[in-house]
Amino acid sequence: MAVGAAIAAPHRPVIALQSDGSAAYTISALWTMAREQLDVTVVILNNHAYAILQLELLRVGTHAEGDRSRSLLDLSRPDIDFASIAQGFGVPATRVGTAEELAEQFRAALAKPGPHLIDAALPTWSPG
Ligand SMILES: Cc1ncc(C[n+]2csc(CCOP(=O)(O)OP(=O)(O)O)c2C)c(N)n1
Ligand SMILES: [Mg+2]
Repeated sequence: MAVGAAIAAPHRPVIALQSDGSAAYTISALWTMAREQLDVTVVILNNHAYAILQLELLRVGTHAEGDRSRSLLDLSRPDIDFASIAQGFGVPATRVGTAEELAEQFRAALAKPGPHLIDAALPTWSPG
């Protein structure tokens, strides 16, 4: 969608807030962003999990408290390095671990035309 928005409105910056699990579904869009030099800033909200599916599992009333069921929806082993993936597709990228770093990198990305990706490491989501 970010690629489409950037092509439709070439003189407007596009910001794509994208979660980690579903980022993997259409990750090659990064290459299109690089090839077409689209002005898109992608922020990966990286919680190292298919968190919504963990929540849905709880809501259907299962007792999925074992390590094996927890690991089904866990994306932390191995940790996905979206900054390296983006760089491999030709998109400059950084990884941040604090809100301050995110603000700094976000400003820097918006200040430069062309695609950028920020991999924002969030605390790993767990049902608690
Ligand atoms: C193409 C496709 N495959 C699978 C799904 C099923 N699905 C819905 S949400 C989800 C996980 C989302 O995880 P993530 O993108 O990390 O978001 P989070 O809930 O962690 O913020 C999956 C696999 C889907 N919606 N579309
Ligand atoms: Mg996630």
